[in-house]
Amino acid sequence: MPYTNILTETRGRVGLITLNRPQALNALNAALLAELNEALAAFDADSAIGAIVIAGSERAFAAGADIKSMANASEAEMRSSPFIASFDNIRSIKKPVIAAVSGFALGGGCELSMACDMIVASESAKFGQPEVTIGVIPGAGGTQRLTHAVGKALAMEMALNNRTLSAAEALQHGLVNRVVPVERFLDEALALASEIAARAPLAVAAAKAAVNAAFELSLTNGLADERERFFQLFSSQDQKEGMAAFVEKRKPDWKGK
Ligand code: CO8
Repeated sequence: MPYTNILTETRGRVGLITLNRPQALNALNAALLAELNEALAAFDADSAIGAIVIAGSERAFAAGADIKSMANASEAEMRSSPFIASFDNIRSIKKPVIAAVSGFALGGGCELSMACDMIVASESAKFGQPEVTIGVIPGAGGTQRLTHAVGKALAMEMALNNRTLSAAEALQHGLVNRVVPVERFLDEALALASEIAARAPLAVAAAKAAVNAAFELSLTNGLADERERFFQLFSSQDQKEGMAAFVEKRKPDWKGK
């Protein structure tokens, strides 16, 4: 079924999802999030896809959750709405997800970019958690992932006082992977995704899961988790193929098995 709030396409082994509500600067409403989740799940299940890029437009990655759709909601309605829960589904995606961010990445938009595994930012990218200016706080990771990324001092300023980060500041504070000229932000994100998508799929998924485990587990448990994933890869065909290819001085032919 065609989507109305996003666009999807494939570029080689990369699945590209473009947020497409330009009239609202890609503000995230329930319909958009449902489509995003559906598209993510479809790419995740497709063995022809090795990595996923979520992009916005040059002007806006996403200017937050859709304020107009929340404005009159009661506490009970927000609690029972699938809206925020659906935001969390991105955590279940096993393949790497790269955010291609240009322009506004505010509120839920900033949170969406941080829920991705990497961020490629354009020079015009602007990150912020302005929720306090409309009487709420971030509800989808904006106090948690942001604090892990930039540290307490800056996260406090951003969440309590709408301090925004330029692309250069985001790079300096470790929020994004790289900053590129506006006209190249999508191509750079696709190129990075394409490089990763050409690597051993099971190993890439294990590496993603293991790095993410560092945010959940103690060091002892995280190391045990890493070692377990390392051992498991020795029962994959790709481990045999990758090491044989090294020894035979040829390119590996990954099977994703
Ligand atoms: N929700 C709904 N509509 C929006 C949003 C939004 N977040 N942001 C922009 N729009 C709409 C505007 O209302 C406007 O529509 P219209 O033309 O019909 O009036 C259109 O987009 C263009 O916006 P502006 O005219 O305001 O454009 P400017 O260039 O003047 O300003 C800004 C751009 C600075 C980005 C401004 O639009 C703005 O401040 N937007 C709101 C930013 C914000 O506060 N975001 C946080 C929202 S709350 C949130 O994200 C909570 C997250 C909780 C969990 C998330 C789960 C998904």
